[in-house]
Amino acid sequence: MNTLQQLGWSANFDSSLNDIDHENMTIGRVSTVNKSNCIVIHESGSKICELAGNLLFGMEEYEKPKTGDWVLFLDYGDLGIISHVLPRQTYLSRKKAGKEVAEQIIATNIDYAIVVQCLEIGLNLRRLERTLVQLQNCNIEAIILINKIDLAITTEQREVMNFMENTYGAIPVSANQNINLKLIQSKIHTGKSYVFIGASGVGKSSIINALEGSSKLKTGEISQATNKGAHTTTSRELYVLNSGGIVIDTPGTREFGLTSASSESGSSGFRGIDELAKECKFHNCTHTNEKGCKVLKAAKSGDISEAEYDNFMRLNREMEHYASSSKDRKQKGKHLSKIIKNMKKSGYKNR
Ligand SMILES: Nc1nc2c(ncn2[C@@H]2O[C@H](COP(=O)(O)OP(=O)(O)O)[C@@H](O)[C@H]2O)c(=O)[nH]1
Ligand SMILES: [Mg+2]
Ligand SMILES: [Zn+2]
Repeated sequence: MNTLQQLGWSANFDSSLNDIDHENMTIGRVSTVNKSNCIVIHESGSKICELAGNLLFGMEEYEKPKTGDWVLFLDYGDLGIISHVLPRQTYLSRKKAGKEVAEQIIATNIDYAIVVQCLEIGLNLRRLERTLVQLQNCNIEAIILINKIDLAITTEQREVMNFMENTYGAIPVSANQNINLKLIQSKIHTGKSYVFIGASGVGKSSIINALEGSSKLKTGEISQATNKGAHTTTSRELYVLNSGGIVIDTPGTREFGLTSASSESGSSGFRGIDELAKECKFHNCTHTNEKGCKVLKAAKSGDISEAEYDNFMRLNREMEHYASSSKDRKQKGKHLSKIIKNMKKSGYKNR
């Protein structure tokens, strides 16, 4: 049994209850979303819940309950009926694959994303940067793990690993050999929510099992136990660790299609470039052809690699494109074409 605080409730959510007559309702947090129902965890256990008809037919897809959402439900014993989804503090999303300009929500009310790559499948700096940019867009902090360091490593991989450690604070770990698990544990706090992301097979579930300190806690068994035979269409699942902290396991999330930059902090997710950009002459520098641009200067001198600069520009273009497609295509299009024009002028290949 968990208190609401242990499930991640914070004072921020209190105010969202003010306008709702919730006397006879139970507060819970969505663990798994199935085709026709959700598994909701609450203070005295878990419950299969269905959506009230007005929500089912009156809500947009993105408004419907997602893993991590706080909901209010009426308890009918075997079944609960969800009447409200409380406003989200944060949510992790990505642009849906393909040409469609639509956002897919992966999990909600998240404090940290634990981004996992591994030696076996191969480290990929570009993919990491892409993920960090999207996390920045979503205002979610990142903890980066490099798993399976018990395996042999090539010189090239070691270089990438060092870069990830030095620039992004990546932590080398091994779920199998119990390397640095204590360090991960020390970053996971009671009442905070952590979503695990990374390609299928990198060891997300193994790390969660290892953190739980129990190999019998296979994720498959948990989902069978809580689903009680319900048909699972997604394996995203929220658990409360014995040691405190809420984790969300996800199936493989390989690439993050970027949505619009919402970040007002002026940071992009590229830590090296962000530091340089603070020193640019113009505060709205596009880092393409401006005089006094420290980013361009570093790219030209080799202080940042051409690959990193190219990736930074490519991801910016992608976000511009998303913004222009989803909002005001005409207005934003001008800005985008200006950036592209400037890039061409400055001699950078438009890849
Ligand atoms: N050598 C090694 N293998 C691991 C490690 N962690 C996980 N694995 C293996 O990698 C495979 C995929 O792990 P899994 O946790 O299912 O990955 P997920 O898809 O990200 O959840 C399994 O066969 C694990 O036994 C590790 O630290 N070292
Ligand atoms: Mg898994
Ligand atoms: Zn600049």
